[in-house]
Amino acid sequence: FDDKKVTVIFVLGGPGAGKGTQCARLVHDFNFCHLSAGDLLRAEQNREGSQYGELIRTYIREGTIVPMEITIKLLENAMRDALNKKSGDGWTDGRGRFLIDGFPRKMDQAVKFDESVCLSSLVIFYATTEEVLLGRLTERGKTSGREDDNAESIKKRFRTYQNDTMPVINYYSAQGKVAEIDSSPSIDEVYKKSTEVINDVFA
Ligand code: UP5
Ligand code: MG
Repeated sequence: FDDKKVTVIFVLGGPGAGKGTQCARLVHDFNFCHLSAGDLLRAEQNREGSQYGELIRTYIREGTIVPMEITIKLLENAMRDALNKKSGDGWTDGRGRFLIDGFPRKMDQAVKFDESVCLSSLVIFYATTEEVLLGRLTERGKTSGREDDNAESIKKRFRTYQNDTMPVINYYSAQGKVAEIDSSPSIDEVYKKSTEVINDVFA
């Protein structure tokens, strides 16, 4: 994608950090198109006729990262669909503005997306403790129906986050792109910080 036609913000943070919650509110106030890599993978998993359904289910349950070709293809398709609409969600001054939530979470994905799709302008990093994350995911697991919101899968997701995703955050930190936000406080407090960061960068 042409960097002049798109603006991309990556939204990262541990499982349950509040990425989806904050993105949903940011979309409202800043007119972004919100693409959650996890949601796109779950939709593909459930799509009739998908050749990747079983594979995606296994990776998600194990808390490991689905091979990057699949996820990048889903993101590219979703970005192209949004851009082809040329209006509505995510369109501001003739540019498509994307919040890409939960991606890239492994170095190979980061390098590939930067090289072959487009460069991000900013990485928002929601940071908190595993204790807070575990509390939120366990609570959500009572009603979410997500196959990875159980104690076993949560432990594996934490491990993958430390081993695979922290290096990505460090990689973008070294490029000066990361805005770290403490996501332990209330949703409203975290949101206030998020809007400040976005206003700073796009002022
Ligand atoms: N909540 C949120 N903020 C709160 C706050 N400030 N105070 C109190 N409660 C708060 O929030 C989680 C819960 O916490 C909710 O109940 C919320 O109300 C509450 P949410 O906004 O859903 O957090 P989020 O960070 O989005 O958590 P999520 O579980 O979606 O994070 P994951 O990163 O684990 O999930 P994702 O869907 O991104 O990925 C799932 C799996 O897909 C991965 O494990 C992996 O297997 C696979 N995947 C890939 O393989 N490749 C990819 O590129 C992406 C995903
Ligand atoms: Mg999410």
